[in-house]
Amino acid sequence: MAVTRGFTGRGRPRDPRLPPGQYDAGGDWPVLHVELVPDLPPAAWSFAVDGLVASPQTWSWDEAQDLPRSTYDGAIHCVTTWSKFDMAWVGVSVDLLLERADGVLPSASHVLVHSHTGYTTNLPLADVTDGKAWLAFEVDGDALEPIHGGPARLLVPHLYFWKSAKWASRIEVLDHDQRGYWEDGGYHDRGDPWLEQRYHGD
Ligand SMILES: Nc1nc2c(c(=O)[nH]1)N[C@H]1C(S)=C(S)[C@@H](COP(=O)(O)O)O[C@H]1N2
Ligand SMILES: [Mo]
Repeated sequence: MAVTRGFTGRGRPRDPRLPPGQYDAGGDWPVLHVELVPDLPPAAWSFAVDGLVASPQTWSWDEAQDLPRSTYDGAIHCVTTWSKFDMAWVGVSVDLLLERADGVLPSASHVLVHSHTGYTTNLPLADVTDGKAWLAFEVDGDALEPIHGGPARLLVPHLYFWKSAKWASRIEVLDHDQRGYWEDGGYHDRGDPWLEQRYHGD
């Protein structure tokens, strides 16, 4: 049977915002994590930027709430093949966090993002700078729920969603790529959904 590019087999137009191999989860927002949802009251929460930055910084909850915020309106894409469109996220851009740490050192090339639970994920520095990543606090008008990584998670929407560490605690800036939890288990070091970078070697 002939397949017309851009259309599903049922004759419905395929949403051009859907990367290859993904489907639209619609109103559903699946919950996925490997650990128990941590109890993170404001007093127990902090966020650090350290490693290869000029001035390592740690923010308390109140300090982080005073940082200037910016928004991301758009989609997220999970490697388990669901995508979700038209989300409205609010957070602090990673650019701003790095700027408050007086910038990265010349040798900086990658980051390892840590969670309060011990989860980690690695990314090229270029994928968290220039307006591409946030420490997110709110989505669709509400504070981020604990099951979705609240009170704060990383948001790197142009890469598969496992890079968006829930309950984020720290961005460690490195001069080499150091694999995180899923990457150690075979998932891609970068994870671009448009290139279907699901596993090592893709
Ligand atoms: N701390 C932590 N963050 C995590 C994960 C995890 O297991 N632990 N899973 C990742 C994966 S695989 C996905 S798809 C998204 C799921 O986020 P959601 O539950 O808000 O949809 O979180 C990512 N961040
Ligand atoms: Mo995922």
